Amino acid sequence: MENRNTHTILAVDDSPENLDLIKNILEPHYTVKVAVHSELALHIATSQLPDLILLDIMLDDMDGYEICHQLKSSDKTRNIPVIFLTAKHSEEDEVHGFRIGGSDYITKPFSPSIVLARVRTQIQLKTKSDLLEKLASLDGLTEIPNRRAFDTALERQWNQSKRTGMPLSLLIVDIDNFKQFNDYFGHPMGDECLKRVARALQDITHRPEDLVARLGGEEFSILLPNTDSIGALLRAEQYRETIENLRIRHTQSNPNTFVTISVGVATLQAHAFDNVASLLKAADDALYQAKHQGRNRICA
Ligand code: GH3
Ligand code: MG
Ligand code: MG
Ligand code: MG
Repeated sequence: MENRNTHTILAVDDSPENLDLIKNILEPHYTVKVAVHSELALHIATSQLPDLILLDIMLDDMDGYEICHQLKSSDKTRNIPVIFLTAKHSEEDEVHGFRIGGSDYITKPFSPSIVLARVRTQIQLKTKSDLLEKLASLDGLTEIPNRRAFDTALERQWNQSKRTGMPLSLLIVDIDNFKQFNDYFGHPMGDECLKRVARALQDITHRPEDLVARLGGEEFSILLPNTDSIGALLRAEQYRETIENLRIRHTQSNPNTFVTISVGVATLQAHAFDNVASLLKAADDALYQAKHQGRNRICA
């Protein structure tokens, strides 16, 4: 069961009377925002990301289908369910509503209890799919984004970088001699070490567009959009220092050796690499160099 007012619903209708009616039905259960025209509707949808949109079709400016189409075309708003609430009765109208991504279709005049019931169903489905989406993109051990989330973000940032000509940097981070760590301290302590390293990498990553992910094993990647090769080297050095400064003991015998990382750095300068795989390979090759040169260092 959803808690009172924890979900936000955006109602869009060109009639203020209709909006009042909808508000009366939903406000005891949800936070309700309203918009009387399409521009405001799109603004609220993209800036506040409501959990559900109740959408009239016949509006003064843009029609509801077009609003729905725009919402479904953007990554940000694609997952917000849309329920059409409209006087358009025909079969074709309803089929069209579903075809462009609507989740439900209610015709006017409507029954308040049916609107509420159908809203509740969509909110429950949205809550479940949000949770699934989150779980599918997080690494189970460290609870940071996983390989799947990284691949998706890399593809998106790659395309954006190609379009804008802005540099995109990629760091691959690998814990040094981690097999030995496991051998000395055991696998459960190894897991704890992975969690601490993951958290530390994430804690010093402040820009919202940057992404730290666990690629697998003791390997992490850090995606730095709009960052050139000099910026990326500086960031890589920060990560390296931060992990060394955690002073996680690496061997049982020597209290002065600590867990360290090696970092491979690659930067996409407009059109220098022809595909995503070549950028990954460049970072991987650089990591190999860092290992080869003695570990606890950065190579580009
Ligand atoms: P290098 O400095 O060359 O990277 O050496 P390394 O020992 O870190 O690299 P290697 O690839 O030989 O070993 C990686 C180790 O990471 C072996 C594996 O048991 C351990 N490992 C991978 N995933 C996990 C995990 O989820 N938990 C724990 N505890 N250990 C893991
Ligand atoms: Mg209307
Ligand atoms: Mg390693
Ligand atoms: Mg490795």
